[in-house]
Amino acid sequence: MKINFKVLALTATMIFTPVMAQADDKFDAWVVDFKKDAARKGISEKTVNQAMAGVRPIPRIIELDRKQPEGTMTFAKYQKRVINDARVAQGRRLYKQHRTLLDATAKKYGVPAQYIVSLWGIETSYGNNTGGFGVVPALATLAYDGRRSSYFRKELINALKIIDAGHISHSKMKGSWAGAMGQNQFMPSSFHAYAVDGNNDGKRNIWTSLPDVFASTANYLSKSGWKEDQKWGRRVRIPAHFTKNMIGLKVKHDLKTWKKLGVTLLGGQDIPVVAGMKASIVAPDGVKGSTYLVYGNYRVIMKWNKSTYFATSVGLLADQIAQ
Ligand SMILES: [Ca+2]
Repeated sequence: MKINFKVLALTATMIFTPVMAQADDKFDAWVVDFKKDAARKGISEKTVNQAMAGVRPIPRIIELDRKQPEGTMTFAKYQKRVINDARVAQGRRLYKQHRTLLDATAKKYGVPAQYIVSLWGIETSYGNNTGGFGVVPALATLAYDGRRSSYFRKELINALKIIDAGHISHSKMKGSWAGAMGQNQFMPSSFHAYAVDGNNDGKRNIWTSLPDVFASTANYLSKSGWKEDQKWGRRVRIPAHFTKNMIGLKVKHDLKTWKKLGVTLLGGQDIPVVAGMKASIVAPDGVKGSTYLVYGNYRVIMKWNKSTYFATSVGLLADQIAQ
């Protein structure tokens, strides 16, 4: 059957135009109200007008927001995807290449360099995949959309404050569809709380300045309670009799107790015991999967991203980069 596309297109236009026009009016009204709010919060008229000019809701972002990608994948599969050989090799190479800067940053903030590199690798493949969305239109889309409006509206205000302060222009402020920005994927609120001007040029540039990216990551971990002399945790073997209620971040014991309970290194050797240090057992794929003894720094990584898959991978990749 031959379909007359012209007629179809015309019919579609006739059906959808009034609805779209209505949606446009509604969005325009939202922008007017938002601009007033932004002005009340001290953002200059020039910044607001320039950044919001031509901004329209992006349907693709709503589509992505409705999808829930996590939850079905096992940790074993996630780990293979996130920590592949290429990523480890590149992490080691970049650590060597930026050694002076990374070591100086590590020393200043008390966060070993391999964790800075690991987060960089996992968040954006070392700056190669920072997300191609304009942060302002992305956040405006999500702030206008009903699902988490108030959160994203605040983030949009925070994003405009960053532009207003001159750290980046609105056209260069790129990020993920959800507004996570630059090489370490800070949300605008995290930028205000943790971003640092590592190269002292007066700008906190987490998009293209590595001194700023590294310092900002290290500062985030440091301010979140990182303990320089401790690892994140380690892979361990748990006895077969361990039940579900001995596992998870809510169950904390000191290392001596875990040792007594039969937790060992993978080869069966004793776990190192440091007096007063508390730890939990994490089993992302259940007791039959790989199990990890995790310390306070693991909880710090979870402040960055509240996912055991994420935190365990950051720790494991950091270990491999440091090897
Ligand atoms: Ca800077």
